[in-house]
Amino acid sequence: MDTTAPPVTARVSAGTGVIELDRPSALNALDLTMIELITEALESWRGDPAVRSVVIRSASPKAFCAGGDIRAMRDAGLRGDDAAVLGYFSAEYALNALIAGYPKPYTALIDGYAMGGGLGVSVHGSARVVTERAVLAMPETAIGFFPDIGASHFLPRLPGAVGWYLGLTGVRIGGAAAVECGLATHYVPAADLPALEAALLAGGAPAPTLDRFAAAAPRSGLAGHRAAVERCFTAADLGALRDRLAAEDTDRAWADETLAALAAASPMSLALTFDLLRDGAGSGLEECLARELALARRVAHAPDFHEGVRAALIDKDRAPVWSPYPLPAM
Ligand code: QUE
Repeated sequence: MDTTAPPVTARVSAGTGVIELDRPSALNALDLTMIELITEALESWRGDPAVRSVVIRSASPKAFCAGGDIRAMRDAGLRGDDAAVLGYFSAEYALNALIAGYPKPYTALIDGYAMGGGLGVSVHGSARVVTERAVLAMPETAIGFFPDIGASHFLPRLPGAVGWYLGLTGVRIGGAAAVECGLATHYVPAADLPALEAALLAGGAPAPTLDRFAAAAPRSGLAGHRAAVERCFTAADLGALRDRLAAEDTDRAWADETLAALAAASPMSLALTFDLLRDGAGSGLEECLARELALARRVAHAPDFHEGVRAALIDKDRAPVWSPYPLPAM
């Protein structure tokens, strides 16, 4: 592998600015360099009349983007390097806000994994295309973190209680479910993606081009569980949520899977996520990102985050030992 290749390339093709994520060894997980390269490209194209729209894609079909640089944030947290923590998350969340307010069409082509930070560079754009190979998730409660990158703004705005379900459990959803709940805007079969990309890179106006290629999404794996999601995830707190899942008799297998996901998650992460989504429901994106930044700076130094990243990415034993939260009474 050519380790000197840039992890992000940016070029202009017939009026379309193309950002390509190319760090396949880390499933395009966003490190600070990648965040800076994407930001530079978007800033330089913002006022450039030669660039009419932006497309972001992956150079490899395996993953669009697996998340953020949580290994580096774990290391920084462990050595008490708050400047590195602040520098990284400030840059990432500023990029999320830049995309949300971008004055030109911004289209993400999601074919493969898009999780955490990968949703941060897609969901805030004007169009998100998914294929049948797309897998979307906000899996942070499984690593002792919390749904960030503006998730406290967009999750509470998904239909009903779906955002609480996604953010608390970290459940992975496919392309059809992503369109159904609004995380994605267009469903395009993977077989048609090369032709769509060619049309966009030939300078086709994004909106009509996307409409031309969009297909009806098949029935999603989420559709059959929506009623149970509403029954359970409208609970006012975690205890009531677990009670409702335990009492769920219509969608029992789903309730057991969901209880298992909550049982595997960091108790601290679940508590933080519940509060964050409730508060985010009434806040604008900038306020949500500021709240997430303040929280990320603290969580980066928390034992559950260090343990969660260890179990998921370093030792890969997937057996994190969480700290009790709240602290046990004496
Ligand atoms: C939760 C996360 C992330 C995760 C797993 C989680 C995340 C992230 C990665 C990841 C995956 C593969 C890599 C890599 C990072 O995994 O944010 O470097 O090669 O980046 O459960 O939030």
